[in-house]
Amino acid sequence: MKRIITFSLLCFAAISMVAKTQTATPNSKTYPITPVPFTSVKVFDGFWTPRLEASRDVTIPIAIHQSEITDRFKNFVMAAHPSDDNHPRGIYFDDSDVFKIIEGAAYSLQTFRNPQLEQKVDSIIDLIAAAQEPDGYLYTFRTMNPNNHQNKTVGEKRWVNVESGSHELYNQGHLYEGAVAYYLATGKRKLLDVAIKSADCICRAIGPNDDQLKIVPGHEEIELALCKLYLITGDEKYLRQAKFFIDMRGRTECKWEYNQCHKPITEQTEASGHAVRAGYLYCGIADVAALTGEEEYIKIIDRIWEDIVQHRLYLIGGIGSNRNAEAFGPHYDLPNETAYNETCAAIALTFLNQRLFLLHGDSKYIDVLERTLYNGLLSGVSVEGNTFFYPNPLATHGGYKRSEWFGCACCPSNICRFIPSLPGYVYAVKDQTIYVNLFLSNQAQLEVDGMSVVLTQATKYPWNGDINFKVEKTAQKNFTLAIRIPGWVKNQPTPGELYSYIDNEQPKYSVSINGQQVTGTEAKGYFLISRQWKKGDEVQVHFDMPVRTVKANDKVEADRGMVAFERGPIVYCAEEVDNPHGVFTYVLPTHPKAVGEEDVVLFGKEKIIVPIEKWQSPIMEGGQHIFRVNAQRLGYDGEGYVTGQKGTLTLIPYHLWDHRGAGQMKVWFPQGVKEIELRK
Ligand code: FUB
Ligand code: ZN
Repeated sequence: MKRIITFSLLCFAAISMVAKTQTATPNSKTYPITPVPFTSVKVFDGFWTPRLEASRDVTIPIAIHQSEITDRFKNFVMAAHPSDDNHPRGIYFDDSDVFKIIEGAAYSLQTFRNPQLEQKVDSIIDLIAAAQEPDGYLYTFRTMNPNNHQNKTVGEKRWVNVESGSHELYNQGHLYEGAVAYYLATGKRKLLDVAIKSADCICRAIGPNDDQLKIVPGHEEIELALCKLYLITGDEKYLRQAKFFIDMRGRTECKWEYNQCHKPITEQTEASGHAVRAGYLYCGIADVAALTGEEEYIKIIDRIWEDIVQHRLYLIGGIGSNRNAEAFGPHYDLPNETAYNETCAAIALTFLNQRLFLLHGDSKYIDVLERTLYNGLLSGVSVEGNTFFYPNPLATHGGYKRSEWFGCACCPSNICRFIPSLPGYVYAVKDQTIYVNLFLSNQAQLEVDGMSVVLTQATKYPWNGDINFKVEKTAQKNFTLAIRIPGWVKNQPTPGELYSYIDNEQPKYSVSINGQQVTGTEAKGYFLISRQWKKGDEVQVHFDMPVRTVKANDKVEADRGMVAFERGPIVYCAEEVDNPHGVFTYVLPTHPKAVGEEDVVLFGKEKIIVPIEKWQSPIMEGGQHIFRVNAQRLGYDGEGYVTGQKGTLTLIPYHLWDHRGAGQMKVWFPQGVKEIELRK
């Protein structure tokens, strides 16, 4: 085992920085761009701070409580004391939820010190360590009662059902991610040692040698996690194991497209199968590509990403249209009411876009990441942090609402770890360049070209397109500020031809330095300002943020003849509560117009739309932007003729739907009827 670094940095950002300088072997590679770890980014933002607080105060405590009452912790206790009388409760991948909660707690502890939470996590880690078998094997469902072969998925022996569904390796992937995060957050290495022992056990059992098993994970996740373990330990065996698992797909007995082993990775040209599995696999491919420099892998992942954004991406940034298989459907198959769009899949896609940005430095990946983040990912959790969506449909006739928890709790536990990690997605650095990817109020400590820079960002984004940066500290050296100019400002909702804007808006953006508007060069979607910065310099960025009307490619049958609305990065929807005649009867004119725009609060005791001036609520520090569009409501007259009544349709941000009752909801609306004149 190589030396383990004792820095208290966090997450992949921190790990890759650490690997570059400390543990990696001289020839080892990593991502060309380094994300700024969220430990270095202090967020004080009207939009995100309440979400981070809700995660700390509500989501993580709920997840811990649910793990207690559903025996997720007890499974570890039973595994520490194996017996024929032990019978697991829950699902064979419940261990993974516990590991994800630890990961989320680790990130949260970095933002908000919380000795009580740390103590609780330490006690959970004690349970996990006690449940590990002496050779490193860790899987409560088997260890607690090795003679119990009732559960067919678990399998009679270790590893026999890895490909068909035991999730033995999936669980371990989440263990490694949780262990690395907790080690980086606290410096405590007990869980990391458990992870290393587990990975060593897997590296002994599965691999290329004659006496090793040739199997691949039935649910990917361990590949990307092994890369994290490699980066934190510097032990290349973990990177080799990750590569082995990726290389072997399609070359073992597993031949199902559902879990991406229908053919070798090098022959996979399209995104297919179970969307979460696919997303995690593609992240693993990107990691191995970056860490080994394997060009072929980069090509694979680039073409799969193209396939997703050109054919399989929902407007809300979700993936996975096939509800029965939780999977990608055929090209352009994007049904709205039955959309699956699992919250975990949105998170996996966010991970993938971040990785591809780190590989290529192109803003198009962050454009997609931002779309997912503000829409199909954030909808997965209520503003209060206490209820969760598993699928995220784009329409419902009512009755669908967030749940307090699920038997299969992958989504809430994923939310638990994703939201507190958000500050780590704001900035990245490469050589002399600071990339600004997300817009939210924060102060960041950045290391660029050996120089320490402190930057503040102040904004009301996503409700407003003004962002102010101030250089609080810098040395007398040049650096480049690369500010992402979002695709939506440049008339491109998503990279490619899946969606387009059909209104006449021509939004513009401007950048000023100390009050003087500047022209700069744009490269790969970033506005570049290179100069010798000095303390006190300010940059003002302005993005026009009109309401936009968007249409899908005509090949998307579900959206043909329909339009949807966006403003900035936010996709809008209509809910029954604001449109009491229901949202399915509206038809929009050829050129729908926003006829009323306002900042409102959609929450508060009354759970109604309240003008922002009148609003008082402990939940969110700020309002949200809503608007109405002109529309006709179809109905029938007394003789059964169709009537069209002029009116307006009220639209709210998609991620905020289902906070005021589980009524009808819709994102896409039929369009093109000028005036209803059906009666002769
Ligand atoms: O199989 C583990 C997780 O459960 C998957 O990632 C989710 O889609 C859910 O099926
Ligand atoms: Zn899930």
